[in-house]
Amino acid sequence: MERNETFLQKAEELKPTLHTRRVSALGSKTPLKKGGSLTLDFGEHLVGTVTIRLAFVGSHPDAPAWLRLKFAEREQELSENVEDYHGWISASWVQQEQIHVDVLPCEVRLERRYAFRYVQLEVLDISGKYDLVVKGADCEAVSSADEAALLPYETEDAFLRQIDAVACKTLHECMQLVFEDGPKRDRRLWMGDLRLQALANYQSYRNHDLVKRCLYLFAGSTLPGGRVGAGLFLEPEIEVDDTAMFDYSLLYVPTLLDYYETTGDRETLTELWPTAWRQIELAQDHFDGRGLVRDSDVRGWCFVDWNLALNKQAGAQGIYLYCLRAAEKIAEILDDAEKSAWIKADYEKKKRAALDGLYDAAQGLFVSGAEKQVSWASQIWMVLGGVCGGDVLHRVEKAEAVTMVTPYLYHHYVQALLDVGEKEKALQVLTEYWGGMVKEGADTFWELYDPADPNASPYGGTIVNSYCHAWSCAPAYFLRKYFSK
Ligand code: RAM
Repeated sequence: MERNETFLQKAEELKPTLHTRRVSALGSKTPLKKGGSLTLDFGEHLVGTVTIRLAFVGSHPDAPAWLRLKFAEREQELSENVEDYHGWISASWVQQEQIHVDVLPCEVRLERRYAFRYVQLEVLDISGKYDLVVKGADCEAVSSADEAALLPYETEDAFLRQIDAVACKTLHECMQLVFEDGPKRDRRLWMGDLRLQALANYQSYRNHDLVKRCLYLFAGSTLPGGRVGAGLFLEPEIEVDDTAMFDYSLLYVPTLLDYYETTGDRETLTELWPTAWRQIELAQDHFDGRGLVRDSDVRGWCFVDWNLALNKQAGAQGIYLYCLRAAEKIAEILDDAEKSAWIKADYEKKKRAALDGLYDAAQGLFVSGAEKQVSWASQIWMVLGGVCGGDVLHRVEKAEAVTMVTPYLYHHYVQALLDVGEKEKALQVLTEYWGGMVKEGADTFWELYDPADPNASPYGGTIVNSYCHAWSCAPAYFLRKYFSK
């Protein structure tokens, strides 16, 4: 791992203040015996620490109360059992505790930060001589988003207003000391998530320094050779995750460009350009002599989406071209003529390789990998990479194609539609997809949403899914930028 102390120091100086807010939930007068349970509803999604107020009725407590506490972002999580989960990421993400309460009445303050709306208390055991009373609970909610800075969203459409509000709430909850991916899981900084959060933030909370901080963090802790990692751990100190992803490293480039285009902060652009450029250089190892990205069956090598059936070769080619165009813009802004010329030639070469090597003229679609897989992701990224027009987006609707399962890929679908001038269709997709979550009761947007499969999870169980996930805050970006009055 490589550290750039100057960059990390800059990031440290940009550390935001966390705003706190106290929110309470009412308990119940009904006493609880062994096996009894009670669910507190805080009325909204919160991120913070919790204090529970407990009392008793009956004789003086002669044994501790043994309780199980479950914190849930969605109510349905409460009926899922961690014991039934046997997936490949750790069950330790499930927000559940067992505690013993020795002295009553009392206030139990839990140390961990939780992401939740509901708290369920279940009495695992208690003496028969007394019953437990849950008087209520308080949450000290935290976020670095400043509600006073939130721009209004102007529209006469009440449903769009609602979708935007859920998107802003999602972003708000994920804005902590960095742009976290999800406050339940993984509670850290990921490159792909950061890019989309930054876009939504520019249209809403406008905490540009938080984006700048995250850009410096990624540049301050890199993998060998200066490669930007897919994600960063924040504690006990900043450290790049040893997971690298082709697309997540490259997406540093457009994230830096978007930041510059929003803020005009040339100093940061100049200082971080070498980090961005390094990602373009390192990506070259993945191409063959013709300029076609080599396929790989290594899980995680390129993210694109959480559909586990997806082949990433074509998507990766499109993503590279998309990022190369961003690099070209930066090179032009900084008058870097040498790089500009190299980029132009490389873009043409790799665009040609995409058309020659991945386009299936008979189907009128891009195919990916040895099995020539057709997917939504491949078409979307070829459009975004400037390889083709919007026809592929129509044709793929009629094809048997690998579907999209995350709001992350849906974001790129909506952007691709906008890029080819299909504004109405883009709004329709946004309204149906994100609106679908709203209709299912979402007050923050989810990490995964497959309208055809409500139990979709790439992790082997929905109990570890995150239901307030940064990469799904797209409506706050699209609605405000393209669809406001
Ligand atoms: C999920 C994370 C994050 C994403 C990575 C690739 O596990 O929560 O959102 O960027 O996958």
